[in-house]
Amino acid sequence: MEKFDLVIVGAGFAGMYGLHKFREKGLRVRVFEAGTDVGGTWYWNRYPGARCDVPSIEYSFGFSDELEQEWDWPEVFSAQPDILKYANHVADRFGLREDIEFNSRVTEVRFVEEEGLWEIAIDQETRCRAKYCVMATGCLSVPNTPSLEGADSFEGQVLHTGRWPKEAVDLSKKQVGVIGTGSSGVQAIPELAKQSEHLFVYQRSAVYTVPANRKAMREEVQAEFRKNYRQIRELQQLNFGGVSNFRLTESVKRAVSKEKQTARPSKILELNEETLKQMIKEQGLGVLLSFTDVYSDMRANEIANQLFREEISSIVKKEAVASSLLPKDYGLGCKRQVLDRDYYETFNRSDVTLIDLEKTPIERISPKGIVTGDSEQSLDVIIYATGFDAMTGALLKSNIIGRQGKTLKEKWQFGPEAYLGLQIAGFPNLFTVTGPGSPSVLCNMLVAIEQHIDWIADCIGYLDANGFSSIEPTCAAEQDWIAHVNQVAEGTMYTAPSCNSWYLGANIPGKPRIFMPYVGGFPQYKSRCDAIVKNHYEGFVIS
Ligand code: N01
Repeated sequence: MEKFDLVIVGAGFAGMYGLHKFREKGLRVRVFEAGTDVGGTWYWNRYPGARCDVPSIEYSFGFSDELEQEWDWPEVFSAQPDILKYANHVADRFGLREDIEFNSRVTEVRFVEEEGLWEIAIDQETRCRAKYCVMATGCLSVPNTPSLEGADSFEGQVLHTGRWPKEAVDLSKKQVGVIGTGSSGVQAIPELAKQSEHLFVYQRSAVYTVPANRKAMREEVQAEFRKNYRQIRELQQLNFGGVSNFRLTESVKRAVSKEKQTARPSKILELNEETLKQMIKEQGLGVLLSFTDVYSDMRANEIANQLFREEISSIVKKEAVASSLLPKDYGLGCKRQVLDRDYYETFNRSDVTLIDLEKTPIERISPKGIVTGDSEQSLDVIIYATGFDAMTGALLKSNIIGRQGKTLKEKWQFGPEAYLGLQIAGFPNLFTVTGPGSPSVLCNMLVAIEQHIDWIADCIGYLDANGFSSIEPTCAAEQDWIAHVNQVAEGTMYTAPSCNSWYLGANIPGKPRIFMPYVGGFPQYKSRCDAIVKNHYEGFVIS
């Protein structure tokens, strides 16, 4: 059986950088990827309207000066096709594909204790062994399709935003139903409305969404960024969410919009209603997100929620539709912030119908369409925009079996237990990239990925240089870290009693309700990881 130093599962941005970095360290690496090419999230989520809400300049790799200097971003916030192009460019430039096996879904990852090696199975067939295994399987990569009665009987086309086909999808002259109004649904709905004959939007919970920035990248702005990449990367390391908020120099600043330059107070409670309304008029709804107390003070949160609702009511013409679109049961900041392009305006179109599932829930799917209450809507296409089994889904699906035959499913039956979101007790030499308990989805993903891969590479370098054979955390360190993760999340809007988000696993029936990402901020997390290393890998057992 073929043996590698290290196997990576997944060829998204984490797997790609991992392959490059570990190869550079002299390791023999093999990557297994279920898709037919690189890109992960950006390979699978090709639905119309998909784009990133982190500026392209920041949502890019920082490990190579040459890569930074040679790449042009057409927009400030990139659309999915441009990010996928970038992923392909990275794969070509660093010759990554030669060590990646595509069309290879990992079905088991088993620790062979006598040998101290991980054995990897692809489509139930054992393929290879490796000393180290790095799970780069992504946080939002296992689509959630709710089990609705009669779903299999539907005779039309079924799509999921998280598994959008590579081939063009023709929706013209089609009656299309979309279920779900999270980030994916909200991005897709305005585009689907343009493409289909009639769009029916099935909404279970109304969403707080604010208009996305839609600037083309100006040449002089890109040049300015290029000049300052090192500073941008340094600032990212110091920012809570891994974004630099880099300020352009005066000459370029004059050319960009004035509103950016307006200094804002940090607390909503410091302003009166009229001033706030004026700010929304001038700067858009997004201004509400810039007040720190909105996320920590319930009174501030309610002021923001109320202003938000008033603004939506003024955009959407039909009163009943506007009323259904107003979030009522939870506050801003509980769920992942959604950004849109013309979302509310789309509901003013005559070829778009909102079905409020709070009033008339989905009874079942019929061969012809969707039945809500006592009415059946005939549809040609049903699109699930129903999200993902987040953070733990892909790891559990990979059937990981650790020491003494204990499975990860058994270990995580009451929720994910891991140290720093990097390693799991009982699973030596297995690493998770942006795993539960790390900033991951609350951080610029590219920054989080690079920090994890660099940490793992240094760790392996240390083990190999010192003749050690394995590393894994102690159960005590794991428990202490989980307690810390919970403690920092307490009192934030994320864990408010009314909040049911995928961060908490609340979107998947039966999933343990635990706040999974680390909310203490990237800089604090990174310095903890670095201090642990300095302290001779405190909390880990090295043998
Ligand atoms: O998934 P979601 P998503 N019947 O879980 C509804 C990232 N992302 O794919 O709220 C009817 O947020 C569900 O309703 P409810 C980003 O991190 C980023 O949209 O549970 N409806 C909800 O409306 C994001 O947070 C970007 O009541 C059902 C929707 O489906 C994450 O991915 C773009 C249902 C699911 O929303 C996930 O976003 C896209 C049912 N049985 C995604 N089950 C950007 O960077 C679920 N729903 C901009």
